[in-house]
Amino acid sequence: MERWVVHVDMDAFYAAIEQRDQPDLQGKPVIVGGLSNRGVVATASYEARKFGVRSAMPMSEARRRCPQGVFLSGNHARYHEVSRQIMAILADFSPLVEPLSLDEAFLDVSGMELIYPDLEDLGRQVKGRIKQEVGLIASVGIAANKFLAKLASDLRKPDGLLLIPPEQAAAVLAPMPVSRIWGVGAATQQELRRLGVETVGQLAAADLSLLVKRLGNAAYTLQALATGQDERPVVPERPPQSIGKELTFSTDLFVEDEIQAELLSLAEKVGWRLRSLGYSGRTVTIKVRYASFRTITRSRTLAEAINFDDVIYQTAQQLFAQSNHPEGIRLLGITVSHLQPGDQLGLFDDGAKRRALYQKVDELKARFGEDIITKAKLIR
Ligand code: TTP
Ligand code: MG
Repeated sequence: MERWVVHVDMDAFYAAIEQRDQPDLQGKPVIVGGLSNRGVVATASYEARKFGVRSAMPMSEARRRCPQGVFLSGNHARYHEVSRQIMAILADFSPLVEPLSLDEAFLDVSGMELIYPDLEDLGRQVKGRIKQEVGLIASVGIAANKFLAKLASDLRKPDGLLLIPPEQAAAVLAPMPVSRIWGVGAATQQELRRLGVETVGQLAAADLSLLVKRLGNAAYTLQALATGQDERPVVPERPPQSIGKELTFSTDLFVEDEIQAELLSLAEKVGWRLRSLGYSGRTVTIKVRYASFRTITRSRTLAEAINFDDVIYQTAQQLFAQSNHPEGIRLLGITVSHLQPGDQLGLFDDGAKRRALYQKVDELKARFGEDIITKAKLIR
């Protein structure tokens, strides 16, 4: 069977979300990243890239290159939420979706010729639905394997759509620098240059035994990629085993109220993560590390899967109360495991009402950041 892989990668992802949500930023150089002295650029809008601003560049350098830029620290909770929406759309196109990061994924669409007789048209549909339902632009690459599909989505960015037919792969690859190949970092690049290999075409044509002598077993994979061959399967995301959060305190905790406040804050973070990823779980585990580094964990498995903050908190609180804590506390953690897809069901009479409440809370958190809503108890 002929293999076909689609790679979807959002354009200037974080910056594009900011421009979507703040229309006065459209058309402006927007730079998202750490705004402190030692911060780095997470991403820049294409307007900002014209000034030479790039991901991972020190923020101070970005400010020098683009003084008129709009600099934002960004909102990761919202980026996660948008990512979830995009991945849900992709799941409508294929049961085999492998997310690579928040803004990119592979889809295996092999054997779907009856549903998608024209794969370029499939690419247009994917872009169209993301544009219409999320309001953002994706670049799409289509080819016979992961390597070529990812290359294809990159070659026409932004707002790209490129299908590389198998018979054209070698010609597309040949003039590219070897650094375009996955796994070719600075060291490998230098080693290859010593062999007179600078382009992918030269790598494809190089003597394999010589490459193996210099690069070891990696040479086999590299030369295969250089000739456009890549057998790696698209592996759909495995559901997470557990979702948890732990925190090390700057000074050890002794005071009961402070400990309870931290447990509640952790429970809220874990609950929010569970709900935003669409899971609930039956087992709650707490971890306590003392000043001496001695560490204990305590677990309880419930009758039903849960993902409400207050149930996680109550269970954690009970687990905490069951042990003596003879020392100051250096770290606290809460984890929920035995996960299953879906929300907490009607364990309580007012389950539906409370689910609606949590939905409201989560919407606000997605829009304004995780810290916007905290129980009054946490505001000290
Ligand atoms: P990328 O897809 O690499 O970049 P991008 O989507 O911003 O731009 P494009 O794909 O059009 O080139 O990364 C996706 C997001 O991941 C990006 O918006 C911000 C984040 N990111 C970082 O935080 N640090 C980084 O070094 C990189 C590369 C990305
Ligand atoms: Mg991207």
